[in-house]
Amino acid sequence: MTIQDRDGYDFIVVSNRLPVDRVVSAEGEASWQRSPGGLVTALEPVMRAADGAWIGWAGQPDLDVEPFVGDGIHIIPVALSTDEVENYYEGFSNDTLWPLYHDVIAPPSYHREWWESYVVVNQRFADAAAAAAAEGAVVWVQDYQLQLVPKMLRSVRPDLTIGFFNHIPFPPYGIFSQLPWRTQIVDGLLGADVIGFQRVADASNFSRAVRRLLGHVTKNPYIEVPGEPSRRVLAKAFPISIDSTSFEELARRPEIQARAREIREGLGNPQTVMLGVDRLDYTKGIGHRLKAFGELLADGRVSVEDVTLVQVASPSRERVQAYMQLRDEVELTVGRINGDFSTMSHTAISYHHHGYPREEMVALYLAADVMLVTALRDGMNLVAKEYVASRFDGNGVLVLSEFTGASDELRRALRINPHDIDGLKDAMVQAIGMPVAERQRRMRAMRKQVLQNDVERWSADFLTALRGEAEGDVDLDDP
Ligand code: GDG
Repeated sequence: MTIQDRDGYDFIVVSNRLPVDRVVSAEGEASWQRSPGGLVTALEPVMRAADGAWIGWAGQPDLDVEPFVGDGIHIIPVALSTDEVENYYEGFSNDTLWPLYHDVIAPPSYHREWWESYVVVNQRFADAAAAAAAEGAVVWVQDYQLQLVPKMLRSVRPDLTIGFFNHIPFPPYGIFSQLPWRTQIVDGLLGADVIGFQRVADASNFSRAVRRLLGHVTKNPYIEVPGEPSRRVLAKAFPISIDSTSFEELARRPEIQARAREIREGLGNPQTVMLGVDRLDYTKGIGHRLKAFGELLADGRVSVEDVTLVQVASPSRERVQAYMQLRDEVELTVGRINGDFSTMSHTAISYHHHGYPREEMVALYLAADVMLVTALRDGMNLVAKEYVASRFDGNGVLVLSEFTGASDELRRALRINPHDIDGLKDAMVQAIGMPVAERQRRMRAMRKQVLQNDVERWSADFLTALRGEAEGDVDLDDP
C-alpha cells in the first residue's frame, strides 16, 4: 500500500538516512537491503505495532524513488540533489554542526549557502512528514541534520506529537554561541514535545542555550515555550544503547569464537591483543591512542612480541577535507610506528581501513583482551557497549574516555582522559596486566548495565515520555 491510498501513518521516524541501502547487482538490478543499525532493530517492533513509516534519504544524490515497503518497513524516500548533498549534508551537517557540537576539535566552517540549503532540505523532510502523518500521529525526528524539522512540522500540523533525539553531544553555550544561526536552531528544536539527549550535561547545555537566546523559563527538565497557548517541552537525557542480546548471541556462536582464535593466530598469538574500532573521524582520538602505544613501545614498557594493537578505521565522510587530512595523519603515524618497531614475525599495529560485517566485528571483540575507546568527544559510543555485550566470558578490559556518553554509565571501565598521554599509557599498561579476578569483577558490573539497558528499553523510555507529554500541555507549576 502506498501513502496515496491510505489516511497516513500513526508513527513516523524521520532521519537523514533511511534504514535501507540501495544495492545494485552485477547484472545492474537494484534492490534494497536493510542496513544493520541498532536504531532499526529497536524501532522495528514499534513500527509494526503502530502502523509506522520511515522517512529519509536513500544515500545517493538525485535518486527519486516512490514510497515502497522494504524488508517489511514502510519507506518514504526524500530526494537530495548533488548540490544539496554538498551543502546541506557534507557542508552544514558534517563540516559546521559536527565539529561545533564536538567541542570544536576541528574548526567549523560557516557558510551562508550551506545554511540556506540546510533550511531548504529540513523543510522538505518536514513536508514529507506532514503529508504522511495520520491525525494525531507520533513523529520521531532523529539527529543534528534535522534540527529545524520539529518547528516546521508543528507549524503545519499542531495535532502531531513530535519527538527529537540528538545522537551527538549538545555543546556548552560558549561554543554553541559561535553559530551564526544559533537562535533558529534552538527555536527549531523547541517545536518538539520531547527533546532527548545522550547525557544529562547535553540536556542542561541545551536548556542554558534556550535561556540565553530566547529568555524562556526553564524548570529542569522542562522548558516553557510562551505562546497561545503556551507549551511545555521536556529536555532530558535518554542514553542510547545497543541490541545487547544479539551481540551476546553472536559471540556465543562456535564459528565466531573459532574466527576469534584465528584472528589471534594470524597476529602471531601475542599475549595481549588491544583493539580500536572507530569510524575514521577526528572525534575518536585515534591519533592520541597511536601516540600512547608508540611511546609505550619506544619506552620498552611493551614489546611487539607481547602486545599487538588492531585498529579498524572504517571509511567515513571521505569527501570532507578534514577527513582526508585525518586519514593521511593516521596512516603516516601507523607507518612510522610499524617501521620503527615491527619485526619480521610481529607487526606493532594491524591497521584496517575497511568496514566489516557484524560477525567479524564480534569476532574481533572476542579476540581483544583490551578495548581502547579514546574519543575526544562522543555522544555515546556504541562500540564500548558492543564490546561489553560480546564478552559473555566476563573477560576483557575496557579503557574508556571520560568524554564519551558511555562513560557516564560504564563506571567500572578504566576511565581515561585521552589528552593526558601519560595517564593513557599507564591505563594501557594497567589493562594489559590486570588480574583476571579484577577484569571479571569490572566486566560483570558493566555487562549488567548494558544488558539491562538495551536499545529497546531506550526507545520504550523515550516513547513513553513522548506519549506522556502528548496528553496535554500542562502548566509549569503543575507538572
Ligand atoms: C553516532 C554518535 C552515538 C563501525 N565500523 C564498523 C561498524 N561500525 C559500527 C559500530 C557501531 C557504530 O558503527 C558506530 O557507533 P558509535 O556510537 O561508536 O559512533 P558514531 O558512528 O559516531 O555514532 C555516537 C551513536 O551515533 C548512536 O547514537 O553513540 O556518539 O557519534 O555500532 O559497531 N560496523 C560494522 N563494520 C564496521 O566496519 N558492521
